[in-house]
Amino acid sequence: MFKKILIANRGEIALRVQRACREMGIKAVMVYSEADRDAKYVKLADEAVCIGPAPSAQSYLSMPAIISAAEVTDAEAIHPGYGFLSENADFAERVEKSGFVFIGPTPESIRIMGDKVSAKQAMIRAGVPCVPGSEGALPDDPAVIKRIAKSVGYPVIIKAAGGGGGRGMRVVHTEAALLHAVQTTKAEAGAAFGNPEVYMEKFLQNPRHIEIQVLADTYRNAVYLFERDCSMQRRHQKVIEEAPAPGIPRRLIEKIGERCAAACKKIGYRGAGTFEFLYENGEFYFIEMKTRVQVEHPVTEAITGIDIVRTQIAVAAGEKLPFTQRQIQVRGHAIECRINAEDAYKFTPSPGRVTTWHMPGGPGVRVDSHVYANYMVPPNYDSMIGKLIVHGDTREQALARMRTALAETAIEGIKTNVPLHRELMVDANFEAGGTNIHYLESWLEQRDR
Ligand code: MV4
Repeated sequence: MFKKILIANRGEIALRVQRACREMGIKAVMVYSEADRDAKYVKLADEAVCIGPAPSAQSYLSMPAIISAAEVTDAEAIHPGYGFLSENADFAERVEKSGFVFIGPTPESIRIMGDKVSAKQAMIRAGVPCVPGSEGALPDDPAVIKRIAKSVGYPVIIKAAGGGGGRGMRVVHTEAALLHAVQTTKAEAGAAFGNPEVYMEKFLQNPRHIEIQVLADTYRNAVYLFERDCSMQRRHQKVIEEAPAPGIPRRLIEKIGERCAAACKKIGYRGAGTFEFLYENGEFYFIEMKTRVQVEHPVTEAITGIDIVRTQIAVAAGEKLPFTQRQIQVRGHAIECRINAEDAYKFTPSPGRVTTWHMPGGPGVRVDSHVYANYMVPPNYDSMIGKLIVHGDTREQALARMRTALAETAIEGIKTNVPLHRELMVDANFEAGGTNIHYLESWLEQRDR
């Protein structure tokens, strides 16, 4: 096992990875920007290295700064967390070329999944069901583009190969609007991602966002850790996640999970990964694969009892997966509320000093946050300052525990979205379960009126 790992991230995930290191007897090197000097995980670190000023481009996104920090501290491996450099294939490659282990998949896997056209082709070949659409990137010939759209059937969606997470997409309802939409999306994709390639899919009108968590080792063992429902989102930012997904038959999940695990074996995937699907009318359609640990991983940890971050580190060190598929069982139900430093209904960021920080507790309650009373939330980064995760024997119990936990939560000095979560946890449609990806945005619109 590694003796020392460098954690190339900040905020709650930096603390989460540090905790896994502690538990495994591994020393944790933290890197921090000037804005994060007072962070809890920096004070708790075995070693900490300042890697630059507050702007991410000069600190958490600086490959030379991070690799130098690993060199001077003699770390053996680098955990990238989520966001920042976590899905940057060039970074993974530079980490390995510098003699460190990248805690994640190979640069090649990251590169394939980063290009949404090659990701989809890999999944089709591996037997994972995808949204019907163009086979690969769209050609230039307008007649061929029109023919593809006609055979897919309107409405269609044009997506950038270099996009993902909702960036670089355009819905087209009629042939009259098609060619202009393709041209505009291509131009934007070229400017934003340096890759003008686009592809076409049937546009699904009211799907749910269901994702499958996988774990794989370097010996072609792969398992799925069931699903998460991440449909409660606003502007492609998830707000609430839960596992299992309400109302989806277990045999369907097992079928799609088996496909995901088989795909991992086929492509030689290593580490933690997430297969993202749209789910509509009882069918799963693959859209993207995330090649890193995700914000919402704790709900899966809660229902399976498996420590995903610990397993990421173990397989990166060359250990075999310590469990087989048969040993992985779903127990109960888990819900996560993301706590953001923002106005609960206007969504404007609210950085500043946290004067009061009281977190809930009790059976089945987990708080993942790096914040403490008197902590200064810097204005330079994402507004997420923590996560509240509850687990219960049933969805009803998990909901009841979340309501109690949110009632116990007291944060002062900055605005947070805790009031929004309190309202959503008593919303009749959320309570019923199975709301689609548009639900939260339409709920917010109605609330405004
Ligand atoms: C779609 C879609 C409908 N049909 N693809 C948005 C984020 C990116 N991961 C893919 N996205 C979508 N792709 C087809 N063929 C609708 C969305 C979408 C969405 C997906 C998941 C979660 C929230 C969403 C919000 C708006 C649109």
